[in-house]
Amino acid sequence: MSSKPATTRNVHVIGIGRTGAAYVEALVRTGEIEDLLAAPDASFAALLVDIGEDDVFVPNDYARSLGKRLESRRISQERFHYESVNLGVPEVNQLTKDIESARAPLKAALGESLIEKLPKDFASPKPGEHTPRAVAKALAAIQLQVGNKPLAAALERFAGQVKKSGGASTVLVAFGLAGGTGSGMAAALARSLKPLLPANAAVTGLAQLSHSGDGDYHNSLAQTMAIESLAAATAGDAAANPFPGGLFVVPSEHSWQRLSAYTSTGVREVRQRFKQMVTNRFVADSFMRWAASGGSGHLARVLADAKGKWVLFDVAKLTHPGVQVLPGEAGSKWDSVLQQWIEFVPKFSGLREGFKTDRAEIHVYAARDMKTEMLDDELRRVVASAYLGGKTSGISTFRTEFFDVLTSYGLVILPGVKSDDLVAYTEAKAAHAKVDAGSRALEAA
Ligand SMILES: Nc1nc2c(ncn2[C@@H]2O[C@H](COP(=O)(O)OP(=O)(O)OP(=O)(O)O)[C@@H](O)[C@H]2O)c(=O)[nH]1
Ligand SMILES: [Mg+2]
Repeated sequence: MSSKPATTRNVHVIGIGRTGAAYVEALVRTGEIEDLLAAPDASFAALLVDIGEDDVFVPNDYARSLGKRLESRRISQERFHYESVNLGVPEVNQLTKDIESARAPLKAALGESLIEKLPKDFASPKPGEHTPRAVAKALAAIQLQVGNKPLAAALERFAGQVKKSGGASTVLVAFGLAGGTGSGMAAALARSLKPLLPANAAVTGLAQLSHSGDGDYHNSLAQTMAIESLAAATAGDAAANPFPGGLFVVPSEHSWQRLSAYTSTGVREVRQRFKQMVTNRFVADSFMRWAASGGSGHLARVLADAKGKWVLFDVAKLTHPGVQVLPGEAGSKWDSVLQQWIEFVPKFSGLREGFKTDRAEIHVYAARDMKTEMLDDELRRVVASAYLGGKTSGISTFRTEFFDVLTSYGLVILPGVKSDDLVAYTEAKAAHAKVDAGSRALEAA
């Protein structure tokens, strides 16, 4: 079965930290965003916030080239706003003073608190190092509330662009759960943005889980505490919810496994870094390609159906060019490979055994000769049996012909997920139970 989405909405993005930057890059790189911007009343705003410059050069480049592509299509530049904000970390004495200046205004503006005291031996993170969540939140609060408030000004410019279209829109706030910068700042930024936006703009979280190839980041204390605070923030009072539009939780394990299985040539460390980068790019690209497709109607429908509940968005990568089957080999060799990786969906989705839902969506992306119908049927069978008590009737499926003949993947979208359904949360929480109060305070936000 295949159907077309009905509505056209604008989609905007704020990316925070390295993972957030990958999502911003993914959206400005898609052709879909150009198509969205071709509509007369369209508008697109993108904001990237990070500490340090390392991870923002590439997205900034792609944003510039989107500007040029729009120009060549005679689409007004007025419809597109892009800004990249880089925060520095002051040395520890200055940081302590700045935190004191931001504390009361943040409390007054958002009702939120900041870390009471930095630990005695605390050293400000150097460029490229992990910034603890509590410090990242404090840095955001300083830039939002103190002096000439540069981050607040950037949010106003962003909101100004959102308002240029009278149409409804989804504002995606993307970040990695396992890091500090993105997951520490996301809620405060989202809550500061909301009053600046028109009522028809829905602020929506886009939170990526770590995977088993992530080294220290894998199921980090930061991720456990980020999930915990998101669970509290999205459950209670609707006015205080940073993400009233909903929250996507994006596991990256399936893509990591697919990419890293059978690839073992090259220098080990270089290979590891490259695989991590490719995995994260693939997951972010797959999400944004979907989010901007069909006038962003798929995105709007899934969020409306979920009614504020968390939505698991699993990117199940099934084939990777040149791995297991080589270009030029018999196409029939793909069949067993595809079958094998479809069966892995429940294993790598990160959901606890016994998780059940009554609805799911499956989107298949494959080239014409990749047996799309078989992929569709098999994914439906596996997902129904794992999560819907065997009933395929609750599953809607969609197919997109993919331009890359050697890559195929399925998106498995499951609404109604809670923190306790995530194995990454429940297992890591138990493992982190004995962590000392000081480390805990640094990762709380
Ligand atoms: N190694 C690697 N990991 C990436 C990349 N892009 C995203 N990630 C993911 O990033 C997660 C860690 O969070 P980051 O987004 O790096 O964290 P951050 O928000 O920049 O916060 P910091 O910890 O303060 O740097 C891991 O789970 C990775 O899966 C990439 O290009 N390389
Ligand atoms: Mg970072």
